[in-house]
Amino acid sequence: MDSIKYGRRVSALFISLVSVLLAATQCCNAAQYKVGGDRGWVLGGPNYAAWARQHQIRAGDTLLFQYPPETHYVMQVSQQDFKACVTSRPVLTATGGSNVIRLSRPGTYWFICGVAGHCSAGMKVAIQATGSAATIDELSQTSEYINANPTQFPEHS
Ligand SMILES: [Cu+2]
Repeated sequence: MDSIKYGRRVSALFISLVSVLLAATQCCNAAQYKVGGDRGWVLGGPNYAAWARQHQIRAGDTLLFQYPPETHYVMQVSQQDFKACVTSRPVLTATGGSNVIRLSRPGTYWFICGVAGHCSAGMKVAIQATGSAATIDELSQTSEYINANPTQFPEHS
């Protein structure tokens, strides 16, 4: 009788352990957001600020930038360079027409197109990633992604 009770206690412990693990998995499932929606990363495209406001983006999520590779590309810059559309000192540059960029940590990420005149014409988006930092485990599964960290701010030149 005692051994049966013990067995039940062990399985109850096991079940609660599994539920905790499941909850942890569900809580941190990373989502992917295609920047600009269906139209993607284009000149004269959607209002990227409005697009960003429509999404609750969290640390660990990924952004998909899609664009004609001969026409545009992606730069992560500081807030200062975002405001002034400065393309000379990017934090990160991604080219090739399709980039998946992981927002590794909570914070603000500033992206612009690096082609002259495109940022000031509206190809710029600020992304606020909320939540806690993605675990090392999550990041290590994603070597095919570009892992970005929030841009340091303030920056003085
Ligand atoms: Cu462009």
